[in-house]
Amino acid sequence: MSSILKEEFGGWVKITLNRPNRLNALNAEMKAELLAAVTDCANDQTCRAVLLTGNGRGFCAGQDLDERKAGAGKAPMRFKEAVSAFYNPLATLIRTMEKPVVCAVNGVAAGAGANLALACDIVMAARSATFIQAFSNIGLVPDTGGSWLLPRLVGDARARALIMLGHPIDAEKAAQWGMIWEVVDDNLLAEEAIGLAKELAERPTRSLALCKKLLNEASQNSLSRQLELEAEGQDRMGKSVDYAEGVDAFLNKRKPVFRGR
Ligand code: T3D
Repeated sequence: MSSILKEEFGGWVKITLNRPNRLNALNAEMKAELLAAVTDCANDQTCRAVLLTGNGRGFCAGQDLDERKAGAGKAPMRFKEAVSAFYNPLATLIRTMEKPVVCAVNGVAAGAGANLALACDIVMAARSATFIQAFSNIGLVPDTGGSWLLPRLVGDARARALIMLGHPIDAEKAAQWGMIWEVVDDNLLAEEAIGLAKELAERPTRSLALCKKLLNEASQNSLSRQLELEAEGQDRMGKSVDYAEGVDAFLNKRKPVFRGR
């Protein structure tokens, strides 16, 4: 059984973390398969949206700690290399790929699993899901972008407490705090997340890609630089096929059919 399931639908792809007995903890095999699957989605022009979720009662419990058992004669773990080889490129790819990534958090999301979810563009969670910055519980620090993302999402005071205490936060509170987009009843999560992925896949993909880029860059830029980038963005998008279609559809009171061009 593969530790990652990749299913292609019309215009969008669903990636499912598939080690349910370990709450989808990330072992070496799963990491290689996940990075490959996300890379494929990023490079595939026919894929206009990605949905990431987990199989079973957990979304992802972060690094598989069975692989980190210390043992006599075992070489010391090279953490920097391990993080740089997987967690960093994965977070970067999700944040920068030119299409939206939806995360459906079906259960507990801990450590790198929590930050993997938060790196996605739109995060939906089942009411029973929890998020845990589990790193300091085992003497580590956040990775997968958590120390960058969390303060931006929930503010510095809440980010500090979440990171330093390693307490779980439930999905309702995560939504109230602005950490995620919304909470849905457990039995509706799959259906709602699929609806969202389909809707995004039918929207003007190039415009969404540029929206994502603008948002990514905003936190580093002055308002004047950001205004310039917005003007340049309108210039590019104003020449796109989808813009012409959007305006024509509006003027003719019909539903637009965007091609992602
Ligand atoms: O190493 C590097 O490369 C550096 C990068 C690190 C990135 C990280 O993600 S560090 C953080 C690693 N993750 C954690 O510390 C979380 C560990 N897990 C937990 O704290 C709890 O399992 C949860 C809070 C996530 C869920 O608790 P609960 O009570 O719902 O479930 P459970 O009984 O603890 O777990 C169910 C099974 O999954 C259990 O196995 P068993 O007893 O049924 O055979 C448990 O051992 C296993 N499991 C859960 N998390 C992991 C795991 N096995 C391996 N690695 C895990 N991370």
